[in-house]
Amino acid sequence: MTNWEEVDTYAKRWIKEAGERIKKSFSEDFVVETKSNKNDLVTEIDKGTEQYFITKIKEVYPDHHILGEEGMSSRVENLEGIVWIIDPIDGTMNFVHMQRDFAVSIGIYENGVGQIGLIYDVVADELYHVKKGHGVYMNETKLKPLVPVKVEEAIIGLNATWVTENKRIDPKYLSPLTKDARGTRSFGSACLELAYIAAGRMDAYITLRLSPWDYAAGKIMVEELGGKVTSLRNEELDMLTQNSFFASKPELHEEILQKYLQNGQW
Ligand code: 2AM
Ligand code: CA
Ligand code: CA
Ligand code: CA
Repeated sequence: MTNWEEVDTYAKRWIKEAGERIKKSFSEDFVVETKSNKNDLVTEIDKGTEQYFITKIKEVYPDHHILGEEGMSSRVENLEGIVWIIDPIDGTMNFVHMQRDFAVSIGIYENGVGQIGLIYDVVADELYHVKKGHGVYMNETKLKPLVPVKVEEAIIGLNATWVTENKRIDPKYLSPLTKDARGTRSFGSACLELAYIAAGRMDAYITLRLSPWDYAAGKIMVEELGGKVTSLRNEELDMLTQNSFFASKPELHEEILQKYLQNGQW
């Protein structure tokens, strides 16, 4: 039997320590490289943070698996056993340009089921955490179940990319939603947008491309509070591949799917 209490204690300790290491890096020079395109950034701090988690986890839990964005651990082919899904820095562009609005995200899954989620907004010193079945917290404050809201009163996390010409979705789908919603926001860190839904600061988050480490922790939080997390086609997410992504308060999820995304041809 897994001692989740103990796993949770270690994970919290390590994520805080990782945050301290990241903060220290602000006063140092670090190398910034690009990955898939010129806006897709990675730094040696992303890699160093992922390596830090791998070392710690392997020391205490040699039989756990690790799926990290920077791919510094051995390949994970399936979700059998216990898998730590880690984004060492989510919002690397914010980290590089703004030194704020980035977070460390850890989702811990057992045979594909999310058990523990941690999202640490390092600069704000806000740790969002969930243990499945035991509620979601921001630091010591327990977060409330999500309250239904209509599109007209909703704030939706949406990047301007998806309402301009792009290769993944015709702007005709999401621009009417942009007009009808009370407002849209784009924070540049997917895991933080999910933490904001959990905290009731935002009502939905839509994007056309996300990887498991971006949402592994936030998905557990949003679902624990009664929200829905699916692909933009309302399918269950595949935790091993990239997906389109739609997280929302429950009734708002239905409303957006029905009014704006029916028969989507993207
Ligand atoms: P990252 O900073 O860890 O790469 C930016 O809008 C959000 O989308 C961030 O959470 C970012 O995570 C994520 N993202 C996912 N895939 C990306 C990609 N190929 N390029 C840039 N950001 C990506
Ligand atoms: Ca990245
Ligand atoms: Ca990410
Ligand atoms: Ca990242």
